[in-house]
Amino acid sequence: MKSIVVIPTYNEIDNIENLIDAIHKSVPDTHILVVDDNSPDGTARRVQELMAHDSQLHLLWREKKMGLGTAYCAGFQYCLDNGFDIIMQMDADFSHDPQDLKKFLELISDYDLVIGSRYISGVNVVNWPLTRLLLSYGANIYSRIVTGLPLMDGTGGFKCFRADALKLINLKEIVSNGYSFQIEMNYRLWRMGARIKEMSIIFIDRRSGISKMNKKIIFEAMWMVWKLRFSFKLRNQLKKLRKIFLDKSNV
Ligand SMILES: Nc1nc2c(ncn2[C@@H]2O[C@H](COP(=O)(O)OP(=O)(O)O)[C@@H](O)[C@H]2O)c(=O)[nH]1
Ligand SMILES: [Mg+2]
Repeated sequence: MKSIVVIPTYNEIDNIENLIDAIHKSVPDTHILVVDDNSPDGTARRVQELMAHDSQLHLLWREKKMGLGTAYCAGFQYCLDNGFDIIMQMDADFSHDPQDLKKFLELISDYDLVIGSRYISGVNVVNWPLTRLLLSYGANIYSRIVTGLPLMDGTGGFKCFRADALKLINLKEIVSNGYSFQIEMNYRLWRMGARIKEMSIIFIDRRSGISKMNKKIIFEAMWMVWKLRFSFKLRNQLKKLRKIFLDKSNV
């Protein structure tokens, strides 16, 4: 099984090299794909230098900052096009522990999607201000109520997909870009009947660099969950109507 970790980056020069080292130490056979949005701090250039001596390191160097959702979609498409069987994703800032990648690789043999969950066993978040924690925890309760998606942590970015499951999603259809991208991917797989497992992780706030979280991302997520809920309902209704119509026209 060929595995890879997709890491979206924007101004992660202080983290990227150490993270690549830590991933190689934790899961030596796993490849790494960095998707960088032409970070002004030279993150992509640094990755390109490292690639000269690292055949398991890949880079998608995008022209400008285009957001997290499109970065992931471009990264996932690259992984599918290059025949990877297991596709993981994580942040570049050490909030996600590279040691947990081993657990993902063990669990994914029984699931289509394994989600690193901060809230499955209490609250495992270290060093976030209370406001940020409440926002994240509240967003999860809200999206659970609106969409019905039975996850304690649907907004996290530490995950592992089986490529066969990812192939069933039309990545061009994904509409979210910020953190609602995580909810949308989980929701689409769940609606398709994928086997999803939440795995407990400890999330530690970044020590270097700055967060790219902003109000636009929060507002996008607030209406996106409604859009997901109703667009799927509408699609199902249309399917039912089409079936009734076809059955009648066959009589
Ligand atoms: N390629 C790309 N990466 C991004 C973008 N926005 C955020 N990231 C990366 O996504 C990950 C999560 O972002 P971060 O700022 O740590 O968010 P936070 O942990 O929620 O505060 C980090 O690795 C960022 O560098 C973007 O627009 N494009
Ligand atoms: Mg972060």
